[in-house]
Amino acid sequence: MLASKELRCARQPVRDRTVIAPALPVATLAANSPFNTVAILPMKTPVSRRRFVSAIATATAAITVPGCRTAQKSDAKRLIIGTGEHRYEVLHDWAQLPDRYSWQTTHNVAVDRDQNLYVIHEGRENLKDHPSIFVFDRKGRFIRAFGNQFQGGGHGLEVRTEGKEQFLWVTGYQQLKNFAKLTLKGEVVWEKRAPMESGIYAKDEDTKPAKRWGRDAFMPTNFAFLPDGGFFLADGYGAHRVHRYDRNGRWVSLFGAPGTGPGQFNLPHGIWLDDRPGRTPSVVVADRANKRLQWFTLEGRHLKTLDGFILPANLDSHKDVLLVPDLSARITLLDKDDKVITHLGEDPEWRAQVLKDGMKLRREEKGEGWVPGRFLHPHDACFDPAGNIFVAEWVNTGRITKLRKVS
Ligand SMILES: [Ca+2]
Repeated sequence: MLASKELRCARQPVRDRTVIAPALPVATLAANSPFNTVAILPMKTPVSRRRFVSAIATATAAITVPGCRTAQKSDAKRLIIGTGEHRYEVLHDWAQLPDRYSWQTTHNVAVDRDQNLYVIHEGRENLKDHPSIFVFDRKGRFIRAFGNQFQGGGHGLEVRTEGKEQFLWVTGYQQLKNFAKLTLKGEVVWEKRAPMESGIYAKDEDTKPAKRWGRDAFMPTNFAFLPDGGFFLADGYGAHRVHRYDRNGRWVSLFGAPGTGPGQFNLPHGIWLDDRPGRTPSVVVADRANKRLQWFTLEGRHLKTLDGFILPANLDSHKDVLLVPDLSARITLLDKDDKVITHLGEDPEWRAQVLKDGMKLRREEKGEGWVPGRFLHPHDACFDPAGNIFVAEWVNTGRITKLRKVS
């Protein structure tokens, strides 16, 4: 999901930032709203589209994609992006969805310790007998699906290790307004609704969820897990605040408020425990429409702000590296000092293509006009234990790309 204010942000030059998003004609803005941009279109089967993209990839790799590097000799047909020790082979449409299912907007990804990949898509509210969560093995082969109850609002997804077990944590927005803990097979451990004890939500927000947006609405987007067993829950699309819960799942407190100052948020969409080596653990928030990351102590005190993003959507880390999928057509890697290593897929001309005509490209059911090695709208990304990256994109047909680490 992209808020209308963000459309304007994405289309304007970023002042005094290291990266410039191209300005586009204002006339195109009227056609966009956060709602009509998620209009559902019929789609071809993912397998067919995968073949299509694969064919394009083969043809394009031979002539070299601008800004992408194709390796030499036996690697001639592989599409490689990145730099130095952070180079990846691009494998678009990697997850093999059976023909009986179809993706809608893919929102989030997570990997378990057996390197199975979990994907949640928004799904269609009127197609309730269709799963919202899909599981694939390390080769991209389909294993199982579940989560019909998240159809139409599937959003956040993380795997958490608790003792010897692992669980799947899910958020639902739109008409769902909930969050839940599931087993890796999909059984519900618990499900919760808006924390009314916080005093910030409209009456009945927990008992009569409806597709209603606003700062008094509950639209949770993702989790960060705390070392003490508690967790943070970002209400990204709703209250623009972060809730803290204890290890027993009881609401404790919140931090942040709508705004642009330090410690304030404009769509705190992604959140992550930053426990990279050598750091005192902190929590980092992808403050998306403010185009920045903000770090906080585990008590919620603001520590640091990092500008230079376009629409940072989510976060993950592996060793020293922080991964920041950016809804505006690229994926940023930060080093241990939070300096930019590279923007994977960065190409201002391509971004202009992605944004033009009311983001028409994202609704292309056959992926027509999509360029291999380029992203449209990375909404979430995560590492696996080997340092490969999986990317979920906010496109109508859904798209899961594996970035296989090659150096
Ligand atoms: Ca995730």
